[in-house]
Amino acid sequence: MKSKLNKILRKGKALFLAYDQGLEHGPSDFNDKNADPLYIIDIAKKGGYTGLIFQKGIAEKYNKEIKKSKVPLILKLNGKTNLVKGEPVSAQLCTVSEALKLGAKAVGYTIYIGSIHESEMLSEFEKIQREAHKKGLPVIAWIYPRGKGVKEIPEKELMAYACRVGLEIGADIIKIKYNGNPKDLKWAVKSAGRTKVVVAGGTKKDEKELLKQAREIIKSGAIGMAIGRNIWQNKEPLKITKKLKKIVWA
Ligand code: FBP
Repeated sequence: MKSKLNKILRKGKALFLAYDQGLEHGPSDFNDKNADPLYIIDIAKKGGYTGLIFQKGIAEKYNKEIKKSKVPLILKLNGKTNLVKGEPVSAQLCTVSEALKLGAKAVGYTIYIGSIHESEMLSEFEKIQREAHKKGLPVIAWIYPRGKGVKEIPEKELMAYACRVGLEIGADIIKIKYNGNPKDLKWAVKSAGRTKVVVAGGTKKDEKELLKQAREIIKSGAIGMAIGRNIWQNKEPLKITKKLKKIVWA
């Protein structure tokens, strides 16, 4: 799996551009420019991203441009809207075979640990992981602790638990959210063992804060970021990308 993983890494590091928010949050995250997937493909290409994360629909409709960009496609296999309240569950929307046909170099899957639906997502992940590995595709697990089960548990513990779950279930890369404490992140990365860790960007933040977090992320041993809104909501996405790359590939 190591050599396959290299298709979405550069010198062992990752900078993925995430663009599945249209499903997860609706178009409220977008403006006139970034609502267009072509704008995102262009940023990924010019910015030298090591992966571009799409759901199946965009991967199908913009396949020609994605292939032309040469940015490795990471196909997200499940998702949900934010319209349903209550315990979160993310449904499978695409198969490993379809992802391969679309030219994906890796697949992604979200698991909400702590949700009452956790077991459904864990067992769906198991099937996906087995098939993906059989077909030579690395698997990235978005592991987000959510739901009633995690309400009382400190963020530090949840972050490390998310990482450990990723190792236990056979993810090649785990995508987590950062609680902002470098010491906690170091422990979380340690908990992931040989599974690699990337960190999500979250809502748009002040540039100084974003770069500070990026430095902490790399220092913790994580291999990079899978970031969306902080790039394509930025007025100068390539400028901020350049700054992030300097940190990731320091
Ligand atoms: P951002 O960098 O924009 O936060 O993207 C990372 C991501 O994991 C996306 O892949 C996903 O759409 C979104 O965050 C989900 O965020 P949440 O579940 O917190 O609404």
